[in-house]
Amino acid sequence: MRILITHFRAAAARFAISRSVIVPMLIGPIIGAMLAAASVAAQDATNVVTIDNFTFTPPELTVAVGTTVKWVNHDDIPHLVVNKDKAFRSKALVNKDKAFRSKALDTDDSFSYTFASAGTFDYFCALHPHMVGKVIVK
Ligand SMILES: [Cu+2]
Repeated sequence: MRILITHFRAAAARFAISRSVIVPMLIGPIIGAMLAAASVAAQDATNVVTIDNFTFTPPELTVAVGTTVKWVNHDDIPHLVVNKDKAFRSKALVNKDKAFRSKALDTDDSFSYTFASAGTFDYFCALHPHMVGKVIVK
């Protein structure tokens, strides 16, 4: 009987060790995936400008220096995102830190630009110049 109890305790101890290893192994990746999803969602919510029905939304976005802003075209016709500084100044005068121009964005295409310096960046769609927006970098 004593042998049986000892054997049982040994088995129970083994189970306790294996459970203490397996549970974190299972939970670790789940928590990691949840954190990754949360950080992606937070970035998307704050730094995305959507293009819908010939309109940039939000029309004015304020971000910190170093922020990447992503424009996504949800219309079924192409749009371009062009900084006014880039469009209207001669090449010699364009401040490269403050100039951006996307390619033509088809449906669900996106364009990202990282704002490395502070300032107000007016932009418009080169195909439909009445479409305007603004990014304020502080
Ligand atoms: Cu357009």
